[in-house]
Amino acid sequence: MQTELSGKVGKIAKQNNTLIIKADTATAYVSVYSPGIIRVRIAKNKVSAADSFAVIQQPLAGLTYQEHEDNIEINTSELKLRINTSPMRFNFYTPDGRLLSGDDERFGTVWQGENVANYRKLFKNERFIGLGEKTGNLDRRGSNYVNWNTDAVDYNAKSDPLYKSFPFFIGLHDGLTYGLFLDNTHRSWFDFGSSTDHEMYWLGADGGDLDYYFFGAQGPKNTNGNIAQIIRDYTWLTGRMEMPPLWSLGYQQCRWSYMSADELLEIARKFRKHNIPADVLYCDIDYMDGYKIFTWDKKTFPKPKKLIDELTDMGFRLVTIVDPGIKIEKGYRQYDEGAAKNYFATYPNGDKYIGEVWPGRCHFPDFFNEKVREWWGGSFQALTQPGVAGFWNDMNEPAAWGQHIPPIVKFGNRYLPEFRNAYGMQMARATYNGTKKLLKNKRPFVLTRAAYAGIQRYSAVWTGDNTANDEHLLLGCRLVNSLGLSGVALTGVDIGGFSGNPTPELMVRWNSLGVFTPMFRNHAMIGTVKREPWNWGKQNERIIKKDIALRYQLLPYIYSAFYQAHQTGMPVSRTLAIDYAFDDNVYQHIYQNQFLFGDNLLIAPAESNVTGLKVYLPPGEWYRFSTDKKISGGRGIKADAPLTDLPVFIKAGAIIPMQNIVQSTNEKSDGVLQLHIWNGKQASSFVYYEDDGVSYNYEQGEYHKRIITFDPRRKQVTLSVVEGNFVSRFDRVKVIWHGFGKAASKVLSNEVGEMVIGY
Ligand code: MIG
Repeated sequence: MQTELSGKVGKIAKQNNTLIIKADTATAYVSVYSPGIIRVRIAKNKVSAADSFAVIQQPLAGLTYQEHEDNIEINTSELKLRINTSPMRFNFYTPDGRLLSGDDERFGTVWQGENVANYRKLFKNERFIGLGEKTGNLDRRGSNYVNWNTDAVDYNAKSDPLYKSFPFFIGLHDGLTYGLFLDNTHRSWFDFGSSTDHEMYWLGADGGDLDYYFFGAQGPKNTNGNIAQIIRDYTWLTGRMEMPPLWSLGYQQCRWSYMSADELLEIARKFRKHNIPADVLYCDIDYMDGYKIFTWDKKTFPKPKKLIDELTDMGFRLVTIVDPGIKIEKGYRQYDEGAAKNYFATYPNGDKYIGEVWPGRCHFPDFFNEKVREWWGGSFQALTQPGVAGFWNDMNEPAAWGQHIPPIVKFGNRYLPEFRNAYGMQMARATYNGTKKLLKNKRPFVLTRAAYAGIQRYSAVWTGDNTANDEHLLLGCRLVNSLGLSGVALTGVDIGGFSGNPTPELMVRWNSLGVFTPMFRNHAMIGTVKREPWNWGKQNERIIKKDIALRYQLLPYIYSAFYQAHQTGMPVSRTLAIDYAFDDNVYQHIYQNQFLFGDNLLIAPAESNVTGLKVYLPPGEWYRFSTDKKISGGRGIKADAPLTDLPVFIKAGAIIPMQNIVQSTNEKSDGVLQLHIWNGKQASSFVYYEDDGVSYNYEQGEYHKRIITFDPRRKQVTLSVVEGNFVSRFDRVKVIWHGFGKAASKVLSNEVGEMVIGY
């Protein structure tokens, strides 16, 4: 096999907003997307005009560069890119000349056949975080990964790849942070120095170009690195989530499967009877007629509309599953239409590809084709008409029994290996666009298993088929936190574990962690023991119920956290590496699962069989949530962790808006917004956000937003003038003081103007 290094720079030219650099065996295309984001695309062949699935921005106009004797420079207010010309090597610096990251001087970008790899300089103290849904440690130094969306049945804490591909990571060294997104949907690989001593790290793909976006803005001074800035820039480039339906943030009860309308109704009634708050129930595959997508089983789900009306009366939303595989069966509408219009994947000779999945022999829609996406999207009428509110996209890696769809399978004129990693995302996109249209002004909820960078624009994700054990409970935290680093905020794991049966202790513990998981969904595999809260004995039910109730009390805080994700890309579950990037403790294996949930809550996941554990509290002061006991941070502490009390800590100065317990997001609260404040030495603030939770009216100014500030010097809490025209659900405000001695709580009427509350 011939190995080609990209060689020396020859001719350079500027075309539109791109600098084109011809080297011996490759051409580089360089463009600036924002002062902190530079794209480098190195191609051996003619570059294809195919749009990126991930990127939604265009390069800036007015590119300038300087040619020097042995290099070319591009300077922005945030970055300096120096391209050495002999040989061609790319190095990124801060404007004041500190090296952020660059090519390995010897190898740079290399082709071996169609494979392309980029060998990069590795700093002695460099760490790596990110890559989305990946197992292993928070710090990925010394590990290697492959992106190849896979139905990862029975995965464990080391398995790779899983279901999704986010070829985006963040590097940290010497107080500097940068991000790199390889926008390539072929099989790709990342090796963070796992077998190259401390010399270099490398990344690449089986085909396509070395097409990457470099993020280098360090953000405001005096911050601890700037991972928040990188996430902000990455989600600007690839898009941010819309406001999720409020109901999707409530408790979700799923199972493979609730087998009939009657069973679903019974489950719904039981939640209400037991006074356990819940918002969402699911239909897994068995609601369909012979697993045919967009159909209902006539015997077990004879009147879907009646079922959903009754669920609605009880305050529930229904989510149903869809798989991509369309059963080959004459007379089945989706088969007939898809076959007639050539909407399915084929072999090179035009024969339709056949794979077996739940319905038997199936064809697979070409979600890369806009017409197919529209057709697919329109088919959801069969579900939206009776009132389904959410759409669960499964098996979209795509999965067929045997897991080996041949590489000669084509979608349009491109072959699967080119963009397998984006298939699931395109299905989610079709689902989202179609259901958004059908639901008129209502927000659809889409949940997908397979995904690629940018998925947050269309869908929530969950981490597939985990297992009912403690290792998975901890792994789930890292997966969710890492997905957050990739711009995906609305994520969750199957609470309780999909396969196997949790012990009652594990179920209780995992549920308590679910309260602090962005999407709180209990789900289990067919044949496992029943998982609903009342199946674990009276005492455990009480704990589960109390924890789910806490989730509902926290919803004003959680919804505001999602507003932050919507505005800035900041995830809701945040590895401590975001705020404490250069604190070594954060990466220690005993602490690496910890995370902040929103701005102010620190969660220390505890396994089911421990009664206490070591917790790292970053510098500053903290309070235990359950007791208000003050604890100084900057050290590891021993925390009690009985099943009734997951170790959760509050940052001093925290402002946490809460509400009374409601049974679902449809139920009116008592009208009192509880503002919990924990005393601290420093001033702090919180952006409070509310809207109707279901429609897009917030895009037209129908929201209610105010900045709440706590000022210990003036001894007061201030609520700024309300922005937006939505009338808050809360007509009263009550400040609840923690750690203030005897400060009294008063209920005030919730004014639209500024409110100042002293203590
Ligand atoms: O072949 O629809 O990950 O959540 O319950 C298994 C049945 C198909 C896999 C999903 C799981 C779901 C199950 N599905």
